[in-house]
Amino acid sequence: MADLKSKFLQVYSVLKSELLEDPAFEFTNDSRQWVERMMDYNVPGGKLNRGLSVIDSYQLLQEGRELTEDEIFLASALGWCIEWLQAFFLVLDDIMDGSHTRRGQPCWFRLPKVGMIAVNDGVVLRNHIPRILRKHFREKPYYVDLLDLFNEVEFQTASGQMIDLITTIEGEKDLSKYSLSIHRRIVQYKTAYYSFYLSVACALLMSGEELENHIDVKNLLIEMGIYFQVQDDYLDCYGNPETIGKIGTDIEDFKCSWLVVKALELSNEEQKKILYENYGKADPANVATVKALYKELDIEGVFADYESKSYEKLTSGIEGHPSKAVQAVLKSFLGKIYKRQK
Ligand code: DMA
Ligand code: MG
Ligand code: MG
Ligand code: MG
Repeated sequence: MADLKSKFLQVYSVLKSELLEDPAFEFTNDSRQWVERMMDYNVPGGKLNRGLSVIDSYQLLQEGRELTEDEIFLASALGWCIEWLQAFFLVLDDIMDGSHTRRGQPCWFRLPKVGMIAVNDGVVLRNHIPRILRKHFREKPYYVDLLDLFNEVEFQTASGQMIDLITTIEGEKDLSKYSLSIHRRIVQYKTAYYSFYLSVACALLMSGEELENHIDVKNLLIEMGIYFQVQDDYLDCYGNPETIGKIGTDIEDFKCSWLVVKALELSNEEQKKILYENYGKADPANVATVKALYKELDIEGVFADYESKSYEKLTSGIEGHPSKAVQAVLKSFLGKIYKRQK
């Protein structure tokens, strides 16, 4: 595994060099340095789970056959395309959410020399993806499907981000509008497709499969993605910033987080009033009051219960799948995220 990760990281260097020598743009030293620094700052610093999962999944789909160097390179390149997509979304997400840190360092837009240049940097990162795909996959029979897949998933994610943001405006007017069904819709679109479905879909395409034949796998991965974002909402409040590499802003930002939805469900009239008066305010005193109410309602316990129930449900769903190879792919995913602390 350590070996695979170091191979994966080597592929990053290859892709980066290719992008920095892109003949479609006459780089000056300054512009080349900017792009290099911007990529290094935003692309490779995460857990790399999404990217590594493409190699993992592809390997499992080959049922034990050893992969060639070429296959490892291609699966890695697709994995990096997902990491690039994630970098693009996170650079912009941090601006929109007013976040301060990401992956244990200041958000890119917080750097004094960067600021709103980060908006265009996000667009540049997004544009790197089709360039990587063209360079390495143009001759593959599944090239069109790959482009189509990335386009679809990007659209779904951007739409999820949109409903995340516009729901917040509605919540500011009337917090009682937040519900589990609205939350589910937001997280399915903003997180599940790109974080879970995309890796496996890339591995399936590389294996010569048609995605239409794997709707059941897609549905299971989306359920897993929803569970993953509930964990993200939980960690926003209860995670250790040192471990998760970011400081939560959901309470201050009035987000339709799983935690506030559950709190609304469990509150009596008096407790609801406390939420209405304190949720969505930047003042640490208001945030502390919200957290105290979560404690009173034992939201942590409610989450622990949700977590174990989700695990059971997902596991039995996976075990119902006819293919052992697919089961192995899905179980490997679930094992990586169950009870995660970061
Ligand atoms: C982010 O949701 C979703 C995408 C597509 C980046 P979020 O704002 O809860 O993410 P984070 O907690 O990492 O800022
Ligand atoms: Mg955010
Ligand atoms: Mg966000
Ligand atoms: Mg979050």
